[in-house]
Amino acid sequence: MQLYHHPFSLNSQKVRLTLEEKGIDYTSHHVNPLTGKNMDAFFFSMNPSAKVPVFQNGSHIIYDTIEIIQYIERIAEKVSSGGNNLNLSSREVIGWMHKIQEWDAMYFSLFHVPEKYRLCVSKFLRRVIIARMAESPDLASAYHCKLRQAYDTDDKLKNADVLRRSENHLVRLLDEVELKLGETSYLAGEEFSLADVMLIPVLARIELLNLEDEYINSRPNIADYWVLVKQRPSYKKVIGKYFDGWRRRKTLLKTWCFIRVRSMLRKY
Ligand SMILES: N[C@@H](CCC(=O)N[C@@H](CS)C(=O)NCC(=O)O)C(=O)O
Repeated sequence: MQLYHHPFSLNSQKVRLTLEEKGIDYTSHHVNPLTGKNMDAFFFSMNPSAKVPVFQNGSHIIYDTIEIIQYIERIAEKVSSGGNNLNLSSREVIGWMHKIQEWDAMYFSLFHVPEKYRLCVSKFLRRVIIARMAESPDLASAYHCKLRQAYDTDDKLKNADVLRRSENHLVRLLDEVELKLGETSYLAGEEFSLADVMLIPVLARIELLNLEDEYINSRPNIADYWVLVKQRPSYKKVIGKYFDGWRRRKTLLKTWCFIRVRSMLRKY
């Protein structure tokens, strides 16, 4: 089993947390969307949306985060039960998974990145797309589509309504989570579940953007829960290793330097 993913990608974090929690072995391929590695022809021809994560098991390829997670869950259950009585997620867990996945972190994240960095990265990525398009003319129309999407995203970031809608959506979601965590220790009951796997990267993104006072610490149940789930080995391996404390600067600086140097050398 192969996973194409990156530590920066919220959806990749959800899948990797699932793999760690379920103890499933896989081959990991890092595809950094901020440095345009997702535009490389080998990955782009398999997945013209260029989005991560992508999960591959033999000839079976899955592009949708929730489908990947449910596939991993079925594999883990088959292994542990010998193929009998699969103990899959309850309707409540699946309901939370979809509810959390409906919130798209992209605009929210981009709005909170300082403009200087955002503009530099978006210009770099457009150049990368154009360079890859020149190398693989057979994929030109898919690359064109990606380029249009990049311009469209830049346009949307000029519209304050887009941020407001995303913030309101997040506030509604967190308010509902806060209520639920007042009744149970974890999101879908007293046991850690895939609903929690979906929520942890959202809280980690809020913390990465230095917005925890506004969105986490102002909600006491979520604040306590956040301390609790950060103790899990899966969190430490998938998120903490890259973003806790001083590691955050190192992780971000590495990607930033790559983009600056490549931009200066015009090496896309
Ligand atoms: N269809 C995917 C979307 C995944 C997605 O949005 N991935 C983001 C990172 S979290 C990405 O790869 N963005 C890079 C791009 O759009 O070029 C899903 O729902 O699982």
